[in-house]
Amino acid sequence: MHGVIRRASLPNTGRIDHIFDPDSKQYLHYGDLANDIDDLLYDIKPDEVYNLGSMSHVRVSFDIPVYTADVTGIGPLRILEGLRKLNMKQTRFYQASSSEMFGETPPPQGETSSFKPVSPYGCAKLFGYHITKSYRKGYGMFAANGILFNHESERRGLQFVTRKITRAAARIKLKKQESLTLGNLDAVRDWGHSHDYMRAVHMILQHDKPDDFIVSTGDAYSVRDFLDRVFEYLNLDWKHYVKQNSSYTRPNEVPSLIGNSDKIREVLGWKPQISFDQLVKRMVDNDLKEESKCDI
Ligand code: G4F
Repeated sequence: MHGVIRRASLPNTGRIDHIFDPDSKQYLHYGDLANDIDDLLYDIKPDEVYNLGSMSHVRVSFDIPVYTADVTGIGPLRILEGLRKLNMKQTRFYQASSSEMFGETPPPQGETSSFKPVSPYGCAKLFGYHITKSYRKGYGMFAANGILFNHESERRGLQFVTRKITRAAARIKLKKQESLTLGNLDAVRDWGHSHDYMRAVHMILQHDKPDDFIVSTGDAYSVRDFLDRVFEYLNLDWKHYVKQNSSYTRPNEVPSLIGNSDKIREVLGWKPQISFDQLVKRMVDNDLKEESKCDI
């Protein structure tokens, strides 16, 4: 198994160190979707490529839209074009498409819903989605899209709202932090657990034909609901601690994302196994454990 990571001045493998074993044919290579990775494709000759790389923070995409378009939008094209030029059309390609592409389209959103992205990130992802379909149709490549709704876990980045909340709540419980500042609390998301969603991603590439699938739970909660569940679990009232600041709101907000994942359930037999309450509990328990280990 081969992975590609960006070179950074500080170590950036903390979230895979526990599974990475260089003695069991696992390899990490430096690369960047802002450039082509043809040499890596040529050397590795992979059976399957999973493109999970992107500038993935929606709020930040408004600050660096051109970079976002290059990495998140053109990045998948660089891989597809590399596979085509190297005549590796037998390699299966997975594109991590996003529910953010639906933007203003009202829920429930499914495979046949229209796309109305409102963020640079959503627009870039939509290019990646269509170029994947284009290479499938035009060159007969096994190129598939998973349109994943928000998926979270104990290893979620600290700037995304779920982890920002669970970490802050754990720190407030341990008296290491006094307040938490957020943006829009009314946004509704369909939050699932990454473990379930990565099972779906693998299933999509094992299917007998390349296709596009929505991956979602179908259950909807607002940011306010998420706060309720997290703080309730810790016997706290979030209203005593949470402040709001416009620096965390977006020029355009996506109000409500709720997926219809009937197709993947029927065609591939996938269904989520980790409930919203279990997701919240796992994230909070993990942050309590992590935050208990250090004083600051
Ligand atoms: O956690 P978020 O930043 O996730 P968002 O924007 O929905 O994007 C995530 O899901 C997409 C799938 O639809 C992925 F493609 C994407 O890469 C990413 O993983 O924000 C969720 C909601 C938003 O409506 C945001 O406005 O939470 C709201 N929010 C309120 N306060 C906040 C905050 N979001 C963040 N990040 N930080 C806040 O303080």
